[in-house]
Amino acid sequence: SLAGGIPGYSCYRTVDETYAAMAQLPITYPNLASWNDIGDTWDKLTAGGKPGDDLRVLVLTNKARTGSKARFFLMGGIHAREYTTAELATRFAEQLVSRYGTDPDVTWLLDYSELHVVVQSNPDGRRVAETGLSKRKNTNTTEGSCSTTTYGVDLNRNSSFDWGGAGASTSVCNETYRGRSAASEPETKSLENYILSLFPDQRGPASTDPAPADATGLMLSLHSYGGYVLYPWSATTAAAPNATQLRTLGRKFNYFNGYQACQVSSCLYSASGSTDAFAYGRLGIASFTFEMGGAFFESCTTFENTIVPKNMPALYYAFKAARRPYQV
Ligand code: ING
Ligand code: ZN
Repeated sequence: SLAGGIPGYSCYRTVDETYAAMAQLPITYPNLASWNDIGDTWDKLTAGGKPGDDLRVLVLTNKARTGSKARFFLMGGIHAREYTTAELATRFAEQLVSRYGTDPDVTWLLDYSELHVVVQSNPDGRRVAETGLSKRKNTNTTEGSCSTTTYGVDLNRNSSFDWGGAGASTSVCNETYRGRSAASEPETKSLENYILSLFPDQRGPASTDPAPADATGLMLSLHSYGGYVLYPWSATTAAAPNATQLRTLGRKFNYFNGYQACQVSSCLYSASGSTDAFAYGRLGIASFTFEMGGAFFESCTTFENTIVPKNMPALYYAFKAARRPYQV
C-alpha cells in the first residue's frame, strides 16, 4: 500500500490510509465510533480481493445515549478521481470525534444525531485512480473491453430508482455507462441496502405527493467539480415534490460554500440512476450533491485553502439540518 498520501497529492490519503485511519477511530473513541462492513466491492466479490476491500461505513454518535436520533448519511468517493471528496469526509469525521466533549455544538450533534459516512464509496476504482489514471467508474471488467480508464460501471447511474432513464449511457466504455441492470453492481446494492436500513419511507401516499415537512434524515453525496449544490430530480426536468424545501436548504448550503443551488437537470444535465435520486425518490429523504471545486485532481493548495474552509461548515450545517431538513 502507498504511504504518505497519493503521489504528488500528499493531502489526499489513499484508500488504504483512509481505511487505516477510520479503523483506528473505534479504538480511540469506543463510545463514539463504529467502523462496519456493509458489503463487498466488485474486486472483492469476483477476485477475492484483499482483506479490507469491503465497502465500509463509519458511524458516529454518543452510544451511551439511546433513543431515536436523526441520521445524516454522507458519501465520498463514489467517483474514483474526485479526490477532494473522500478526504473532506474523512476529516469531517475525525474533527467530530476529536471535538466531542469540548465543543458544545459537536457534543450536541453526536448526543442527539448519528453520522453515517461511507468515505470511499468506490474503493476499487479509487485504487486505480491512485496510480495516476483519470478513472471515474468501478472496476467491473465483464461488461466489455475498454481502455485502462474507461472500463467499469458508473455507480452514479446504476441505482434502481430511475435506472435506465435519460442521461445514462448504454455503451460499456462510456463514462456514464449505466450497467447491465438496475443495481447490478455490488457497490450500488450495498449502498442502497444501507440507505434502506437507515431511513423509513417518508414519501407521501402518491408518488407525486411531497414527503411531510417534519420528515427527518439527510443524505449528501460529495462530487467534483463545478461549484454546485444539487438536488433532485436529475432524470427529468420536472420539479421534485419537495422542490421548494430542497431549494431552501440548498440555499443554506450556498451560504457556507458559495456554490449555486439548483436542480440537477436544470443546472447541469440529465442523469438517471443516481444515489440521491434513489434516497429521495424511494424514501423521501432530502438528498443533495455538492460539486466541489474546479478540478478532479485538485491541488493540495486549493484543497486546504478553499475546498475545506468552504465545505466543512456546510457539512456541519447538513448534520444539524438532518433533524428537520424540510424546515430550515
Ligand atoms: N457529477 C454528478 C454525476 O454523476 C449528478 C452530477 C448529481 C448527477 C446528482 C446525478 C445526480 O454526473 C459528477 N461530477 O460526477
Ligand atoms: Zn462525480
